[in-house]
Amino acid sequence: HFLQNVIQHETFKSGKASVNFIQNTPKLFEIKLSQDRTSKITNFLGEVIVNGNPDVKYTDDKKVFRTPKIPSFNASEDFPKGTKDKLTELGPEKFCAWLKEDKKIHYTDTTIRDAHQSLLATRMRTYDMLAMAESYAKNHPNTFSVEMWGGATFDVCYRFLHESPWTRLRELRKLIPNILFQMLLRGSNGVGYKAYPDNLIEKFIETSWENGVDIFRIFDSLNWVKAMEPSIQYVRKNTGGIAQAAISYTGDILDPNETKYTLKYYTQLAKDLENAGAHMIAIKDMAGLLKPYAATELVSALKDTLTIPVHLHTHDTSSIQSATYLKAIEAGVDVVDVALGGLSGLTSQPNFNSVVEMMKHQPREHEFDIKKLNEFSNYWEDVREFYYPFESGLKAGTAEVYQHEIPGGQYSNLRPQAEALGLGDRFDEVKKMYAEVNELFGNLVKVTPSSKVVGDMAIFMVTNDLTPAEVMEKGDSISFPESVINFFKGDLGQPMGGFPKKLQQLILKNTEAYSDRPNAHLKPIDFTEEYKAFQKKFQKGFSRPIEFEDFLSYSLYPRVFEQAHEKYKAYGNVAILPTTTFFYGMKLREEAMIELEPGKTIAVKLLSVGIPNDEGVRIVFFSVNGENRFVEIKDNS
Ligand code: 3PY
Ligand code: ZN
Repeated sequence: HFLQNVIQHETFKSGKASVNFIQNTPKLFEIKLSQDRTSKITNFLGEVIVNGNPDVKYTDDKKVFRTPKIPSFNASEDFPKGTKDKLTELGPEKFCAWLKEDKKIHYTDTTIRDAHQSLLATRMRTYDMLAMAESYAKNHPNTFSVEMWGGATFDVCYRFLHESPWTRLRELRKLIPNILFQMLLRGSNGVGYKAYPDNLIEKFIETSWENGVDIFRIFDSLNWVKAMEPSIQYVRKNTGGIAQAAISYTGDILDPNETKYTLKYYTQLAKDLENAGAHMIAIKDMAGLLKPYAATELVSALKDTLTIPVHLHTHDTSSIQSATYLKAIEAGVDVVDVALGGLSGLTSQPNFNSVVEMMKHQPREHEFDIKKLNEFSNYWEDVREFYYPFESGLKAGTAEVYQHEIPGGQYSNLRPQAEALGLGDRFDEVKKMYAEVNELFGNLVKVTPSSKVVGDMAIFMVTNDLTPAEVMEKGDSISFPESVINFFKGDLGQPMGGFPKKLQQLILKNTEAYSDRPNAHLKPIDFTEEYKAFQKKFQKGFSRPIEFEDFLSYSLYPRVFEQAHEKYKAYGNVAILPTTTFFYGMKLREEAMIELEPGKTIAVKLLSVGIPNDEGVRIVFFSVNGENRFVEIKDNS
C-alpha cells in the first residue's frame, strides 16, 4: 500500500520526484500510518469474528441492542463553571471550607467507576464514557465530582479492555473540564493488591493529578492510619488536589455487643486522619452495612468532631441505603455518592435520580435538571445491555449482607468466581464461610485487598471441606493460599488488635512476620535508570511514543502491562471500536463506523468469512471505505 501511495502520488507520476521525495512528503507517512492502523484493527476484528473475544464467556445470538441516545447539549457553547473551576479558584482548604458552609447536599456520580465495577465486573469501556461526557459536563455542571478512576478500573483497563487508563483519564478530562474528577486509591497499595515502594506511590499520585485527577479518596484495607498518612501527605505536597481520607465502615455501631468497631473507634479514626492532613473525610461503607439510624449517629458524631467536610459512600446491596442517605443528609453530611439510575442499586450505589427527587422542595435540595438526569439514566440503561455477559445475575437486595459483610464489588464477583471453581451450588456455604473466616482472622475490616484474602480463604476452605476448628487443629500440615500467608506476614499492614497469634504461627510456619509498614521493606524505584531501560525495551515496534505514565503502570503491574503492550503492538488502539464490535465482532454485511482519530472515520463492512483451509486458516473479507481488504485468521475451534 505504501508503495502504491508513492506510485500514485502526482509528483511521482509526473516524473519530478527527486531522491528525497519520500522524506520530503510526510503525507505519505500519514497515509501509511492510517493504513497500518486500519490493518491492525481489521486483524482484531477478524480475530473476534472467527474466534470470539476471549473475555466473553457466552453470547446470546438473539440479543438485539438499542442505540443509546446521548442527551442533547449545545456543542458550540462554553462549558459552564463547576466545582473544578471552584477548586482552581480557591485551592483545597478554602474549597473545603466553602463546601462545609454550603447548605445544599452535594452529589458524586460514581457511574463510570464504582457502579460498573460493582455491577458489570468493571468492564465498562472508555468509548461509552466519552460518548456522553461533553453532554454530561454541559447538562450537569452542579455535580460535585465524577468518580471515574482508580480501584479495580486501572488493571481491568489493561487486562480485559486493552486500553490505557491514562488515556481514559486524559480524554475524559478534555470533555469534562469543569467538574472535579475523583479517584479511589488503596493508600500504600496504590491501585493494586499489595504494598508498593513509597516513591512509586508518590509519583503515581503526582502524575495522576497532572493527568486530571482532583480528589484522591485514600483508604487502607485495615483502616491503618500509618498506611494512609504517606498518601495524604503526597497529595498535599505534590498536587493542588484534595486528600480525602476514608474510614472504612464495618460491623454495626448500634449493636450493644459491638466492642471493636464502635462509634468511638470511628470518630477517633476520623480525627486521626484529619490530624494527618486530610482535607475531607469519607465514610466508605463498601459493603452497605451502615443502616439508616446508625448513619444518624455516625454522621452527627463526625460533624461534631471534625472541622472538615464529610462525604458518604455506600452500596445498596441490602436495598435500604437511600434511607441511610436520608438520615445522613438530615444529620448534615456534605456529599453522598450516587449512580445514575440505569447503573444504580443492588451492589452499586443508590439511585442518583431518585435521591434528587427525594430532596426536592426540601431545605437541603440541590437543583438538578431531572428530565436530563433521567435521559442519562436511559443512556446507561441502553449501554448496559452491551455488557450483558458481565452481569452478576443478582436480582434482589439481600439482608444477608449484614451477616457476611461482603463488599459490593466483591459480592457480585464472588458468585462467578465460585461457579468457575465448580462451587456454584455451594455459594451459600461460601458466603457463610466468609463470615466464619472473618471471625477466625480476628474480625477484620474487609475491603480490597483484605477482602480478597478473606474470600480466598473462604473458597479454599469450602473447596477442601475444612471447618475453622479443623484449620486450628490441622493447620501445621495445611498449605494455605498465598494471599493468606502474605497477609499474616504483614504484607497488607497491621489489623486493629493484631493478628490471632496461634493461627498466625500455623499459617506462617517458619516465615518471619513483621509489624512495621510493609512499604519500608521495599527498594525505592530508580526513576531515571529504570525508566530509561523501560523505554528501550518497550519502544521498539510500538506505534506511539512510550511515556512515563506507561512506566508507572508497568511498575505497578509488570505482567499485565507487558501483555497489554503486546496486544497494542498487534492490534493498535482497540479503544476506538464501538463496544458491540469489540466484544461480539460483526455479523455478515454489518457495517461499523470507526473513528481512527478525530475527523477521520472509516466505514468497515464484513463481506465474508471463508471456510478454513488445511491449516485451519480462514480468510475474512472486509470492505473499508469501499475498498476490499482481507485478513487471514487461524480458527482455534
Ligand atoms: C476498590 O478498592 O476497588 C474498591 O472499590 C473498594 O471498595
Ligand atoms: Zn464502593
